[in-house]
Amino acid sequence: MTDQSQIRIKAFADKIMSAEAAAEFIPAGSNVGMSGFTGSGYPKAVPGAMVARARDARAAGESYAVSVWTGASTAPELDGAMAEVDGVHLRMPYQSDPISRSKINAGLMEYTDIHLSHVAQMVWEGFFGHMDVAVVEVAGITEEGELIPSTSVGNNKTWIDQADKVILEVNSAQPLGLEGMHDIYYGTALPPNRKPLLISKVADRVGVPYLHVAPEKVIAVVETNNPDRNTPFKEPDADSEKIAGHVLEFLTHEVDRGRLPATLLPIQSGVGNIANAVLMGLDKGPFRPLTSYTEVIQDGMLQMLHSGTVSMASATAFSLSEAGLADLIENIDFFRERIILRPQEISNHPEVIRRLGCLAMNGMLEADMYGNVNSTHLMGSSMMNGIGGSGDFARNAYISMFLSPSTAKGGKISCIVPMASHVDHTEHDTHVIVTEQGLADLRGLPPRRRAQQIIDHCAHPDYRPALQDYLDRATATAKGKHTPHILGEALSWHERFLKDGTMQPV
Ligand code: 0RQ
Repeated sequence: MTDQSQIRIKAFADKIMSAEAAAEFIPAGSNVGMSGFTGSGYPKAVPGAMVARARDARAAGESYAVSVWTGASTAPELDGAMAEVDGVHLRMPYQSDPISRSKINAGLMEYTDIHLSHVAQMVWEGFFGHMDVAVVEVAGITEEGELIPSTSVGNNKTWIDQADKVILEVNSAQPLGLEGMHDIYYGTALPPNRKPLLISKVADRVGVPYLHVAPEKVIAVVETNNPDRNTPFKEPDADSEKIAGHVLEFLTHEVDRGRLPATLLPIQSGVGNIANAVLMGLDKGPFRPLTSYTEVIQDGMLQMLHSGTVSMASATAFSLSEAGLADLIENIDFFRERIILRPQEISNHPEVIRRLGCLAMNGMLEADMYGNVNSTHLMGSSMMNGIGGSGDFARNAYISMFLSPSTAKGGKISCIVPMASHVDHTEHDTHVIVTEQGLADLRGLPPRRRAQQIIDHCAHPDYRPALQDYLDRATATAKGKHTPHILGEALSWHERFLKDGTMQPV
């Protein structure tokens, strides 16, 4: 059970109870704010007890469902398990769980997909109704009753402020050495009372290391000892390495042209295989010391801090493999000097991203030949994960890059299409597109020249002739039009995939 030093305040001792007893405080229909971001810092015990309640309710011919608001994605034992028992009425703002995804796409769960920097503001404004309960995992509680945040901050500050009642999970698997790494900013407000956010360097701190909670709001403290979901680290595949190579060549070119300093500008990278490959490439590259103003810290970033390639990194959460977590714990004093975890409305804040001039690198599902990017919807209608922080960064970055293999599903899908089946990032927010085939720098180009760059440099050779043919015919038939399309044909590639299982003409 929890080490004595995790809960240092005596006043909370009589609030310690089981997860089952705590879950009794959450009636069906509640709006519940939970901690958790990319598999770290999510509550490990109370959601399980809620799942059991949902199962019991179902057996009795009743239902038990709540709305679940988080920072971002959590883990199978929260998102997956609750979705499985139909325990989630509305989910926001991001998920990446297969069961949750299938319930959303079957119309059995409502989902609101929101820019991660907007969530706190929308909750203050009341668009989701009132938050009844917050269930927040912390690393510990100080003598003064201050909360030591965990491996993720996400929306925890807002949840604790907004909820009527707070349930704390104190997880002794969370390293206590995290104390002092966080920077919780309490100055956010709605207009017209907003003030400039005084972050002009990645290392700037503007807040305090703790989350505040009014003691009378705390209705339960649950002790746990479970590690975060560990995402296994995958060695980059050949396509990811090619994509990373194109990005490095591009950055070198930008430095040579004098458009970027030799230490680049703060990097933001999404999660996954390609992002890790880019980080590994940068680690071997000539640029240092780099900084990173990003959303999530993966294994690759810890490695770059060790090697000195990165001197300082700011994010809202970790997303580590088992080995990465062990490294963090073992070297926590080293990392505390070099990592800052902030609330997600600050890690993803447009004002800061624009001021620092972040270099944004995010994944995509597809881009159309004019540069509109779809990050969220499969074949126009089915939700994949959500926009996450990609829009916060892409819209405000100094250079906004979208990275993807040129095809998916063994070549049956082209990720470069005549018209995107859904648009999350418009052509105006897409500066550079990179696939394993090459890189298209779209800055300054009008639509038809953008299309030619994307077809020539990013499309897979199997699809290049058909894209060129479409562009040529659209240009011929839409003479004088700015962004030529043949509307009746623009989405025919997607229709063909849905009908024949491939975008290739059969
Ligand atoms: O499915 O594994 O079943 O084959 O989509 O594709 O290539 O492995 O790419 O894991 O990097 O995910 C956009 C989803 C890319 C992600 C997206 C299929 C493909 C595969 C995954 P299979 P890959 P990734 C910071 C920034 C939004 C949030 C974001 C994402 C699966 O990057 O969620 O950027 N982004 N956050 O086969 C149909 C296509 C497809 C396709 C790929 N065109 N049509 N299926 N796939 N292209 C992090 C946070 O905000 C938390």
